[in-house]
Amino acid sequence: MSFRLVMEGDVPTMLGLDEDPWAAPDMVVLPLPYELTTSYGQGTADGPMACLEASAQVELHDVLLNEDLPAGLTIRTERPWSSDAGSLLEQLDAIEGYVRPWASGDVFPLVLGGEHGILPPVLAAMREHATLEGDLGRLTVVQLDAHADLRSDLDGERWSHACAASRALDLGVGRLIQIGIRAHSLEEEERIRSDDRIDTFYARDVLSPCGGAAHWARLVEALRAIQGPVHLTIDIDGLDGTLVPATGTPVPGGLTYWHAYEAIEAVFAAPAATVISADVNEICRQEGSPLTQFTAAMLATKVLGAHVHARREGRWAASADSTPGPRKPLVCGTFSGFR
Ligand SMILES: [Mn+2]
Repeated sequence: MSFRLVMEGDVPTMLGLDEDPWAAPDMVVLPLPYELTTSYGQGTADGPMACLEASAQVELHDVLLNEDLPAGLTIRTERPWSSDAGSLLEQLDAIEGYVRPWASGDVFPLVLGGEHGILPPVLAAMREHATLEGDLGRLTVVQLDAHADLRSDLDGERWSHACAASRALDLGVGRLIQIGIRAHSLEEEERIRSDDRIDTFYARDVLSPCGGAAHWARLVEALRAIQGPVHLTIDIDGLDGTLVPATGTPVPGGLTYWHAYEAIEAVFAAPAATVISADVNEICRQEGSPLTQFTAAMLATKVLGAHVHARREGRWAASADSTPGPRKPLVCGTFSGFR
């Protein structure tokens, strides 16, 4: 057990590691405290900071790697996203611009959110990744979530976190695999049935006391069969509400920690796939107990460990031209072009 210090006033670093600001990063952690459209609980804006603070208590040892993180690689925690843009669509543009400098393919970006409404602009930024060549049709999104997020709008708002997966498909995402879904509308269920880009593994199936194990095995098989670039989006409410009571919308009947853990390992281990980016979202600071933010930090750490493992097995093609030093957000305009 090593002890890591978080200095007061500083932005905490991922895992409490000492970071050299001039070293070219292999992985970048992007705190994205965005909260405009959450519908029920509040507090996702403080979630990324809570998660980073909690991450200092996560064990660095990754069993799969058989080594302590960062395992000879470099992790950088960027300054948190902020924007004084006025409209919601301009805010989404600003998120796209914040992520875009890390989308080229030389660095693995892990976004900490923030509400799930960050997904469309994160994907818009990732369009620049070398493996996508501007075409999100090549991308598979794997979504852990209690909610399908497939509404056409929520109370008239098309960019609500409740529509994140719909808007991702609107942007042209080629395939969507959903895991842990257990709260959805009839409209969403019909979308799941009619859109052949979507494969949904409902919580009631994969966690069924009788047939759950067979459904789960089918899911793991489906994850291992993915080909091409993947974005992994983990809404922490995909986990059972007992594990993440402070998230925006905690829901009972969800994934156990080990389901989430195994899903992460399976998608990173898919022999013909490359996970190019990931986000862990809907994190809120739990008062009185660090359980919610610590659970989120454990999952975020597992994502980084699984990425390092994928690199070692050759499922990551980093280019040699990474430039050290902080990068400026780019001006992007995918979203203010809508409507
Ligand atoms: Mn969601």
